[in-house]
Amino acid sequence: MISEQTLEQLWNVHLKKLNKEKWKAHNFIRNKFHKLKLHKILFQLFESHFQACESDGSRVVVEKHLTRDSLQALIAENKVCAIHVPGFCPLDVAESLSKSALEEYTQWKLGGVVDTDMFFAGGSIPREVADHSWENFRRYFGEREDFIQKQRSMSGGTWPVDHLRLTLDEIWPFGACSGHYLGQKLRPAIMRIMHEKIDLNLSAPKHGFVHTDDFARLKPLHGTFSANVYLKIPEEGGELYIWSVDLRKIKGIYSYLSAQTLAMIMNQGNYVFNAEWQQKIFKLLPKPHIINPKPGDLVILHSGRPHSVAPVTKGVRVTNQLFIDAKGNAPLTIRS
Ligand SMILES: O=C(O)CCC(=O)C(=O)O
Ligand SMILES: [Fe+2]
Repeated sequence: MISEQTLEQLWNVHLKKLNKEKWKAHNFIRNKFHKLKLHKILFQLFESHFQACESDGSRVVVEKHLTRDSLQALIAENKVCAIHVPGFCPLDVAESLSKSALEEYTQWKLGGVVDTDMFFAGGSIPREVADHSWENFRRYFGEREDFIQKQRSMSGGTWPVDHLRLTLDEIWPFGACSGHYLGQKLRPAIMRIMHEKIDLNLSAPKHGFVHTDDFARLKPLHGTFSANVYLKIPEEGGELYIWSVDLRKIKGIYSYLSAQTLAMIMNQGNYVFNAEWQQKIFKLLPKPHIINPKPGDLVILHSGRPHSVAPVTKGVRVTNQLFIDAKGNAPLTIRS
């Protein structure tokens, strides 16, 4: 247990760090972008230069167990865009975890700028939310252990997120461990819920919002990968789309700038979802891979590649989601 006093000290160091480091500048630029509608200007400026993005031929690998070869192809070679491991977690565990998640859920707003069609549940708090309010920061770190213990006990001892971390540690040559911040362990995963009854001011296209969670110009051995363990699958909707696109492959100055613009607009961190742009982006992309996960499946994808989740039109979708950061020969780190 972290004491209240330690949590307060951490929050103060965190605030100083945010102020001192890029946060102020980042927020300033982001606000200016929003006020001056610079995204719009950039989009219009480069729109005529946007090229149809060709597929780089990267595949979705389906395998019984996660292997070093597929991880190597995903992380180090960018030859694979996603790994799908059916039946990664037993069905009774998936059932019990999703049941407990559904007992409690709240919608979150990413950074307070846009609504999202995903909800957090079962006491999980996304890092982006914790970063901006003392109350959430305090819960993120202060209730981290309780959250993990609860997931473990709901899983009969083997939480799929622990299983994934250990598997990655065993098969990845440089190992894997939990991420940390200010000397504190980060939370390893969140519980996400999507359902039909959402009240968004944006209407999602039928394939969902195409986005990236990492820079779309890929770099072998570096990047952020998103892992999802599917606990409950809706009756309709919730398919995962991923595009074999690497914007780094686009050459030429205008093409480079338009690729940069596209990369920025698709990045979830910039909060500029726009239904009209989404249609235009969709038209530029090659044919997507569509993954229909079943309960208990694991999918790990390169989050710098465009991806989307089709809106849920009937039923509920519950997942355990986490990010895996790769930085060259350092161990993979897990965070949420
Ligand atoms: O829920 C999913 O299938 C993927 C969601 C997503 O966008 C991600 O994990 O980065
Ligand atoms: Fe994503």
